[in-house]
Amino acid sequence: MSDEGKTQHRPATRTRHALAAASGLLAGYAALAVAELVSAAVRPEAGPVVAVGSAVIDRTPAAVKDWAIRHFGTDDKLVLQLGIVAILAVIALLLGTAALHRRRTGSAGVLLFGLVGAVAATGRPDSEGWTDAVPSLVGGAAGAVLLYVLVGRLLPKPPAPDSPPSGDRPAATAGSAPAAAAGRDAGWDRRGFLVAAGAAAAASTAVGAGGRYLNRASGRGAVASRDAVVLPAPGSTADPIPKAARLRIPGLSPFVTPNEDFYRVDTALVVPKVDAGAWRLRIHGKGVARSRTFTYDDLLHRDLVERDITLTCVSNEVGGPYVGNARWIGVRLADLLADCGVRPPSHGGPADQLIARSVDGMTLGAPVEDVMDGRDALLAVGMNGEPLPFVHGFPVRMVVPGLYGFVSACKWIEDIELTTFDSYDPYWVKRGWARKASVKTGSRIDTPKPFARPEAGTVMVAGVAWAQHRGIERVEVRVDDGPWRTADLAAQDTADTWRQWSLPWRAAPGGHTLTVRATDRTGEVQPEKRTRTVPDGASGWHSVVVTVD
Ligand SMILES: Nc1nc2c(c(=O)[nH]1)N[C@H]1C(S)=C(S)[C@@H](COP(=O)(O)O)O[C@H]1N2
Ligand SMILES: [Mo]
Repeated sequence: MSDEGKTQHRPATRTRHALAAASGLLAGYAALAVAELVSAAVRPEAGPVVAVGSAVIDRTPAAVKDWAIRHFGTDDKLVLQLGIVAILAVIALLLGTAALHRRRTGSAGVLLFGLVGAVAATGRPDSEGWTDAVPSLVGGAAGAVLLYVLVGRLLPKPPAPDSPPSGDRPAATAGSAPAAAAGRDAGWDRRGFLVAAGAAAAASTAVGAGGRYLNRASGRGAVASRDAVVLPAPGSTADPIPKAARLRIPGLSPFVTPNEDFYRVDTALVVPKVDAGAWRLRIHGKGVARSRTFTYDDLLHRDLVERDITLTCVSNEVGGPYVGNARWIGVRLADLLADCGVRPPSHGGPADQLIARSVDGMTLGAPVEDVMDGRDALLAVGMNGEPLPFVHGFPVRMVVPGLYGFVSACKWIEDIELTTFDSYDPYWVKRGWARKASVKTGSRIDTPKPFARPEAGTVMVAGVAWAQHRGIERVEVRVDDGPWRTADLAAQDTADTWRQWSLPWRAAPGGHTLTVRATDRTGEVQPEKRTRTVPDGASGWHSVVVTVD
């Protein structure tokens, strides 16, 4: 090959490589768009990105999950899905480039990724069978075909036997090496490629948008069923919240957490949209004399109770945001269990663990003894005066005062199985968390915020403290290494709710560290020793560093 041939060859090859890589990207885009549309016919959870994301979540050990929550908070799901799309994009670029030399291999690679999505979708605990594989497989096939077609446009057109020699080149050199090299690049169908790629991009965008629209629409029945719910007045209402239980201090968490601000922790990449009319709860298992299935209406027509209960996540760091207080309406779970003939272990019942299962395949295990010991363990239907919001478990969830959410607060619940701790480990326990986990006494400084610069003078220090089901006895605040000073506690609503507290502080200029600790009603002081959230909840005192000006 002459030098002249090479210089002609290079820029054109670079263009073709870039276009091949772009074809890979386009094929990946088309695959995801087609999968989105097909998932609308199957179910949204079966889409490849959701399926792979869920599979990743399922395989995430406790420590990594904790790290993700710490760094990304409630955005962890978004970060995960963007990460998956980014990785797919890189792979698509590589497959496109590979396809320029090995067209079939490139397409087979796209198909293989469809297969990965299919395996992830069918391997989920909530999988509804082989149909869950269809969106990924059809999407992968569409992407594979598109890549094959697009890269085909980048290959030299077979010379037409009767084509006249190009005018600017002597016919005699047409078969020589340099000319052939130039011909390989010059011969590809630039216009055909651009037309096909443009059409594919437009079609994919339309198909993806259509799929997205249909997926959203598929939840409409559930939304309508929620809109139609009228919660009956509870037979046993919660006592009014004492006026003195609510402090009004700027920066302090309100006593009742509004639903929009209530923390959300779950593994669901697609929030389950359950139609209340079709919802069923089955109670069965060891020592269940009478297995029963309840409808949503069955629950609404039972004795409803209204209770204020503070919920805490085991992943809440010292000073963290995953704690909230709401007024719940629900059925007492112990009554329902007793109706099914369940006895707690202390009364000779053979089952010591209650497994709650959700429609998305989550399993949570609570001690039967705790659920039946007289505390207000609820199957909740209402939250702060409205049916449960979808993200908080509509139509029905569990709430058990004194237990962390991961061992009790099953959202979108559909099944309760009585079993033993020896014979079954639920989802989080398999991933390194404790089998049993009562909420540890906690306290948090809400104001001033870390690194705040308050003016010298009286600064209001305020926050919340919780020790669900034991109650908060005392909260103390320390400035720097000074003595502990008892904070003013707001009135207690119930032992199952948090308490606000405050302390006016005569702040002198300079840097200061404020530290808080609580004592529960058993007299136990919150331990100073910091522990990690894994396996049964963080401990340690919350501190805030401020600079007084
Ligand atoms: N179905 C389902 N229920 C679940 C979870 C979940 O991942 N899936 N997470 C649990 C955890 S760890 C907590 S702390 C609470 C949080 O409830 P919230 O999101 O309503 O605050 O729900 C619990 N119930
Ligand atoms: Mo949690």
